[in-house]
Amino acid sequence: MKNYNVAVVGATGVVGQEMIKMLEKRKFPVAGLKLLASQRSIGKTGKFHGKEIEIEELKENSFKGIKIALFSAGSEISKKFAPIASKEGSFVIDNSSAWRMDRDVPLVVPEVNEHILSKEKKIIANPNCSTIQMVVVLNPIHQIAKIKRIVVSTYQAVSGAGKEAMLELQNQKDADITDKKIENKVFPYQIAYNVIPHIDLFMEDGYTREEIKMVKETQKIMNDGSIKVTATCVRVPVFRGHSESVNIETEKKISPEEVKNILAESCGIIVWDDVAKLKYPVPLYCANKEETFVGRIRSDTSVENGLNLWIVSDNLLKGAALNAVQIAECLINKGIV
Ligand code: NAP
Ligand code: 3JN
Repeated sequence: MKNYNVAVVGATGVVGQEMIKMLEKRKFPVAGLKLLASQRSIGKTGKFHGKEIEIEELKENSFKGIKIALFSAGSEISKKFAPIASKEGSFVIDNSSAWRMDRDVPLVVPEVNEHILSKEKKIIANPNCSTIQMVVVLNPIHQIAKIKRIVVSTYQAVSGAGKEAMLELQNQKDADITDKKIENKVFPYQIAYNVIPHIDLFMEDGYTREEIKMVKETQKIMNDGSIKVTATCVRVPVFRGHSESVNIETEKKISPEEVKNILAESCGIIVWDDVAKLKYPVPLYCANKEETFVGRIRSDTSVENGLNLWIVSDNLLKGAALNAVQIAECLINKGIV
């Protein structure tokens, strides 16, 4: 089997660290691994298969000889360095929002649309974590019953906002709330013992960028601009694992039992649904798992063909690092790289 030179851009970040672990766990055929971050990380090391690798500063000449570059250092870095890497011959799999809505860039969730990968498209976008876990579950239903409308509310873990955000929740939990002033820098309010209906920036129409990402990315990945989507994205004091309450209306009638059967047969999904036994997914038990979990599947009788679902997945794995590594695996399996 052929081995590939791989780079991880943002290797010291929460997502970058998971990418390194995922390459190791899935025995990705790595010839050499280059770990890139900012100047601040010079002198630090990362670990891969028991070996210490020095973190290097990301520079324009960082991509010589790199075949696959996994980016997770934010959209400004991606906008600047993804074209540089792809010109150098690398396939870039980018975790930021920089390229997702670019017409020439495939936005890929392998379970849904790996067929759009090609030799010509060297920059590939990884969708937003909340979008990924939703489309993994909704696409098999869409194929059978055609989804007309989606109403989603998210319950997003703090790890989605990076390492400083995780530290902020930990510090607030550790603080004695009776006699210490609780600091908040990353989130607009204290996140411990709270929920905040605000992720990313507010737009003029009152929606947040995170909510707009969910609308546009869902339509692009499912290749159907006619699906109506509306989202409310909420931060909750959970370290790892995004949860979503999803309501859908379909063109064709489909029963909860049929949905359970279809989803149980679909890739990457675990149906965890038996309320009599208190079986429904919760983020604490879905953390560090690769699958997307779905439960509470039931009819919404307030509309003609309505269904409610509860979807949970590890935002750092399927929502970010795993999906990116799976895209890289598809490039190999399809003989593209
Ligand atoms: P994080 O924990 O804050 O890590 C940020 C990473 O970016 C660090 O490795 C940091 O390196 C690096 N970086 C920052 N500025 C840089 C620069 N000028 N040059 C090179 N590297 C630089 O954030 P994270 O949670 O891992 O997220 C990183 C990015 O991934 C996000 O901004 C977002 O675009 C994307 N993301 C996507 C999803 C998704 O939904 N698919 C989820 C989460 C994040 P230093 O340690 O040296 O500063
Ligand atoms: O907050 C979350 O749970 C997911 C956050 C994702 C994120 C964080 C910072 C910048 C993104 C993203 O992937 O959309 C970005 C970005 O690249 O815009």
